[in-house]
Amino acid sequence: MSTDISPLQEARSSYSPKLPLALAEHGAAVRAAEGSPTQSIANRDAIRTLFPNTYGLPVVTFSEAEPSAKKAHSVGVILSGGQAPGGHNVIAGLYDGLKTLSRDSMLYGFLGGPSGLVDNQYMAFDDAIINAYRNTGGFDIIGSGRTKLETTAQFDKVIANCKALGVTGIVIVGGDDSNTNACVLAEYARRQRADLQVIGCPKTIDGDLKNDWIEASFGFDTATKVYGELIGNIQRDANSAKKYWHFIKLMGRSASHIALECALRTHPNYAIISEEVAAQGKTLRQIVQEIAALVQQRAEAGRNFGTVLVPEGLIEFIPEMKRMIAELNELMADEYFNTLNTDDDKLQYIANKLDPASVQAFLSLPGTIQRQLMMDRDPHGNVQVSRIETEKLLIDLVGDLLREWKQRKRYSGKFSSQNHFFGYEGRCAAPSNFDADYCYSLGFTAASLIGANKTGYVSSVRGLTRPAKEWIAGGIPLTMMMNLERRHGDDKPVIKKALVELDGKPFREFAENRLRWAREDCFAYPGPIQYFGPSEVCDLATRTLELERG
Ligand code: FBP
Repeated sequence: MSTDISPLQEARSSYSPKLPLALAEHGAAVRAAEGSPTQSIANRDAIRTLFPNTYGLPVVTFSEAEPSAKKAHSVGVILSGGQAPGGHNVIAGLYDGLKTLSRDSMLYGFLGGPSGLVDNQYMAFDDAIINAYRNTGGFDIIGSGRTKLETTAQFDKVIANCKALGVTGIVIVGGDDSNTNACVLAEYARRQRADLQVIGCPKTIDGDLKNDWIEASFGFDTATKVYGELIGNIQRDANSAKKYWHFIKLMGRSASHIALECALRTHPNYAIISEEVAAQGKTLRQIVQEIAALVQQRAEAGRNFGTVLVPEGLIEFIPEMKRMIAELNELMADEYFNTLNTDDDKLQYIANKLDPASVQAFLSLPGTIQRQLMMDRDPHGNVQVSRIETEKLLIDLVGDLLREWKQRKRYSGKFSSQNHFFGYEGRCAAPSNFDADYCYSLGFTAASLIGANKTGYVSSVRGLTRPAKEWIAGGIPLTMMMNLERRHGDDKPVIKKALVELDGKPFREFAENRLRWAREDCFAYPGPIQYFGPSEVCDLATRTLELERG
């Protein structure tokens, strides 16, 4: 913990996050009201077979006190995957919630993500540590990591480590992959009859861990507000200097929720939504032609400037690239590929093995992008899209096309560009009031699930567009969100990602306005996150949440 505290940090440390009424009144000792048995969203037979001990659990909600839940628990927590604003408040909420069950409850933080659990690296929390991190951004209290928990040896170590420490509950704070880990670990612990409850918590700035029951993953609110501020500032600059086209890549490994939310907030001239690209089967060439046509139109109106938002995961949604990347993933999972030492050997191997159409797609990309596509997958088998410079690729290709049009006298404007990538700028920002409250409530709810003796659940807080005291706390069975997907060349049970729905209200609002935003300058400037001041500014939800749930 840094000892250099800024005035804002100082002021923020005394912010008291709001809780759903039931938890504010009764603490974490609340009765779990159970609904009907549940089903997984797809591949039901396969998921039931893989998770016989945790499949079909009911949804639970908390509204009444349960004094008999008041007993001490020893719980471990890990932060898993990419950072997201509010992680520290989840831990603070969990800590405070456990202490309402008993002052003797203990909370341990396993260090560096899932690997800390396996390697038994941990620290014990106390009031002083927790108080120092309340309402701060980052995951630095215990760090994070992307190790995948999947082998029996890993699970056995986790169970042995927890037993030795007296820990009977684990809270895994993570995205879809990490909550998949939680689901698998919960099932394994039950099968082994181990005394270990496992609870997940929905984190990711990407906003793609949501469904009928999980209205939002935490961190999306703060991160998009940070990016919205930055995009707004760039648009003001573009509109002042009137000489650059800014291509802005935005994080979001797969779904385009971040790009869509930022577009709704800032009204850029062009925003790509990957899900639409996939639905319309657009080629890279078509995307480039559309952007070039807009540059040309605006140039004719004397506007040689503008903004283009590019979702980080775009490349995997362009059909010809998607097929090529799927083949590439299979080739790269091959042992032989991993014995090849040089990029040239790898390129040659790939060019020989890919289907002709995929070879063509691969070779249509500049060498830098080809090499970026060959970089290691993350431990969950995902392409590390944050390292693929799609914004530069588009600038390159749009520039080439405009040069061609210029030669053919079809275009006479100027195309000067700047590229940006906003991702890390927002992942550790101090949580907005919404995320501070939501995360604290999620952590506190996780303590309630532990108190109610539940396992295989994700902490859930619903009704998020209403005031916090009206939020509904509860738990959603992890198996309910599972389906089978192809990973590392195999069908694996994973939590289904929520992509942008093209018939959903957020996309429809974007689609209704984008032509106007393209031609005119309707830039909106959201400004920085406000932590203090009028509620209509400080407690603003995301446009996505307002439209989906408002
Ligand atoms: P999670 O899904 O783990 O929350 O991570 C989200 C994310 O921020 C993506 O938007 C991004 O592609 C990725 O993490 C980058 O992670 P890393 O810095 O580990 O490559």
